[in-house]
Amino acid sequence: MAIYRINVHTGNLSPLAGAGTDANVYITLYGDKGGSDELNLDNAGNNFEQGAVDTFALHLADLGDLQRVRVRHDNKFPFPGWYLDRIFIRNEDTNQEWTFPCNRWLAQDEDDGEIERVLDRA
Ligand SMILES: [Ca+2]
Ligand SMILES: [Ca+2]
Repeated sequence: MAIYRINVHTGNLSPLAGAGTDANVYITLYGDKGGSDELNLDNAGNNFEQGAVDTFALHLADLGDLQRVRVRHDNKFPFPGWYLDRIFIRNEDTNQEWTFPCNRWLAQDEDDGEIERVLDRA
C-alpha cells in the first residue's frame, strides 16, 4: 500500500470567468505497476474554487512510477465549468513526486466542451 497526497490547483482566472466548480470530481491514476480505480476527490470543504489548492490523501496499492491521470467531473450544480491548472501528486512513502499540467477548461461551454481529460506528467 502507499499513501498518495494529491494537490489539485484550480486556475486563478478573473472572478468573472468562473474557474471554480461544485461538481463532483473523479480521478484515476496510472503508473508502471498498474492503475487505480476511479476515485472521488472529496473532503469536508468547498473544493475546487478559483485559485485554490485542495489536498486529498488516498490510500492505494503502489502504482509505481506514475505516467498519467484521467480527471473528470459530473457537471452537477450551477456553473459547473472548471478551469484546472494542474495536479501534483506525491507518494508519501517513497517521496516520489509528479506534476500533471492541464491549463484547460473542463466545461461544456468552454474550449472543446470536454469535461474529462487525460493528463500526461510533466
Ligand atoms: Ca466548489
Ligand atoms: Ca465554474
